[in-house]
Amino acid sequence: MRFLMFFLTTTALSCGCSQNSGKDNVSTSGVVPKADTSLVEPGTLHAENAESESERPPGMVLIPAGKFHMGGDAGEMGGNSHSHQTSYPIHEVMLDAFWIDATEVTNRDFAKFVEATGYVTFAEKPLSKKTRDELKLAAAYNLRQLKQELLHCSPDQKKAIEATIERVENASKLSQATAGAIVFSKPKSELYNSTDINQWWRLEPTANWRMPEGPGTSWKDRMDHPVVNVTYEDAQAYAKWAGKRLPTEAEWEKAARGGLDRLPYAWGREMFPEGKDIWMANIWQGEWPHNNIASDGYVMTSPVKTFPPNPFGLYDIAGNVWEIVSDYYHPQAYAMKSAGTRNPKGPSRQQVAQPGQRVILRVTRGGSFLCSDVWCKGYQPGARQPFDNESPSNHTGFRCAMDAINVVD
Ligand SMILES: [Ca+2]
Ligand SMILES: [Ca+2]
Repeated sequence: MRFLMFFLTTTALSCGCSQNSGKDNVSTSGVVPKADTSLVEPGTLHAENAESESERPPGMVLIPAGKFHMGGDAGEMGGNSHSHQTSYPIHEVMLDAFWIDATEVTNRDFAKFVEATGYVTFAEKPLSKKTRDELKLAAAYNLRQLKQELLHCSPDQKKAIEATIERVENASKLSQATAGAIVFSKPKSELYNSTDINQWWRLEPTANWRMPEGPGTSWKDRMDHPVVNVTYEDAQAYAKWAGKRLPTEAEWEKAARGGLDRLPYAWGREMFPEGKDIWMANIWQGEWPHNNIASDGYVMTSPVKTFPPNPFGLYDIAGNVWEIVSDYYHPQAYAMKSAGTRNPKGPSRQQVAQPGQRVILRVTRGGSFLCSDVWCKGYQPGARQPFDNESPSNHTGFRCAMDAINVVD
């Protein structure tokens, strides 16, 4: 299903996050969070567990071996979006030690890879004729659905649906000489529902990592910002070149939680531990998706390391850009026994494949500059989201991991 643009009811690729109404409809595991609310001083936990400095891969942090509680953050802990509802049951996971990048991979990093290898990303290449034909069918279906909605909508919703029809029609007319990427685009009218992502995403065929929002934008103005508009394969290719790999979903979450047990934020229990309106992550402030007041200083991506690290010393593990991990996405992945509890790698491709599904979804984690603290809270460490691998977007990037050898448990 390339390009979520053509679908009406994608539930999770939205802010991409969708919010559900009602606060208490999330079933939890019954596990009670620890009462300890103390914060760990940022950057302190990793040092005592690290291999010697001479063995430390540049820019990486050692996450020690051990168990942690994976999942959660909804209900009383904060978020109630689809991203959180799929993060149950909370379960204990055992991981070997591993290294993980302290930051998201930046444009500066990615440019070195491209220069060395000549790699061309998915967004920069043309779509196959088969894919284009399938997309035309999908767009036609979506337009029929939208026009049906018009027949039954309220006067207030009419303008929003008409604007959405226009976006889908425009997207379906594009020649798509290159695949391009999905770019956030503020709606011109009120939303007619909270799930049709066409209202705030726009297909930009010229957008890619070099031109994050298309013509007039350049990675060269954002050298230390995270690379965006990449797919799983693009991220894998970079990781392989760098002698690394993508983290598993479990590794990512253990790293994100920073050694803290079942707390709602990567930095602890409180949203503002350093004082009122001192933001700990680059997220969205203001009325989603119409008015980003950018109280944290950034409307879109920020340079990595702009915000404080979590207790393991990881930057932007909450917010800035969603991060692609290696697992296939299944909404019930945590309840599937096949995932295992020691170094789990997630469900198999066969387990996640749906009849008629063209693109197998991957997992992204950590939220982005589009995540609102009153909407999806996708930046909480338990939140998880599917990633349509044919829909690279300007709020999705990645960081890399590496096996840790010579580490004594
Ligand atoms: Ca922001
Ligand atoms: Ca991030």
